[in-house]
Amino acid sequence: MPNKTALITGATSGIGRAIARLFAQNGMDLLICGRREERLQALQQELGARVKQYLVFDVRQRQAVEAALQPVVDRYQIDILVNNAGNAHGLAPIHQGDPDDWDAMIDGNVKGLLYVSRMVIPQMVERQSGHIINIGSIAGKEVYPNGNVYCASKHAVDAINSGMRLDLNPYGIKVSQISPGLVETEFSKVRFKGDEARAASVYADLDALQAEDIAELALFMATRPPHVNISDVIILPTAQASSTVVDRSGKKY
Ligand code: NDP
Ligand code: 8X3
Repeated sequence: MPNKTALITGATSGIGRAIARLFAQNGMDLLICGRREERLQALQQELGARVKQYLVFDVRQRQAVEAALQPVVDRYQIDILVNNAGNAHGLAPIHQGDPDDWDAMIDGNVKGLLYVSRMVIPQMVERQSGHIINIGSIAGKEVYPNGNVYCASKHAVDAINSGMRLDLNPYGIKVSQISPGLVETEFSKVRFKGDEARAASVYADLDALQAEDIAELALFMATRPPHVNISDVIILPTAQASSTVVDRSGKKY
């Protein structure tokens, strides 16, 4: 593959970090983003010169996003934007949900994705090329009990993914979404505010997806020929049939 440059948000953990590793192994240059600087430094050390720069910012802070990304879009041609940063916060019925959690999910998963995209897409439009890979979720396709606002945020990503593809169609820009089911990352630890035992129980009795499974799909999408755009893929563990139907017998596949 010619030397492409990918900007990946949420590269400090889970899916984003796995994508960064696999893209680097496959010859891509990287701009990696997150809030935890020490993890970005560690990843840069691990991946060496493939990491052109790491960027520390909170996607919820519009001015911080703009300040971090303006010099980067001025300096680098970004061929691939992976909009991955995001999390669930809490799992509660709608009448008991914490509005701070709602803010975190709407501001991070939706507005943050938009802020980053708004900075990167104009250079793609100017160049008439580029590829945006949005990390959605099965929660963007279905709603499950107590998932209310997280599901809403991922339904928004699903709509934004479609909207991007429509608006960017005249410019030859690919827009893809990956919509995973249960992936064993730090996701549940964040959702349950550091409760490790509760987080572990989400994946304990099923053969969950691993972050590397999602990275392989992202790499496949990113390496299709110019005329092929994989628009949207739902990827589930074999044990998962839907958001609410999961074989939790502990079977290993
Ligand atoms: P992790 O918690 O392991 O990783 C989340 C990443 O997002 C971290 O790198 C984190 O970096 C970053 N992030 C979160 N909030 C912000 C913020 N406000 N500003 C900047 N960066 C942020 O979870 P996953 O890898 O599982 O999640 C990645 C994406 O995949 C999310 O969008 C999630 O919704 C989606 N997803 C996850 C599934 C799962 O089952 N795990 C299934 C379907 C979709 P840092 O904390 O350093 O800022
Ligand atoms: C993460 C998958 O089912 O926990 O988006 O919401 S789920």
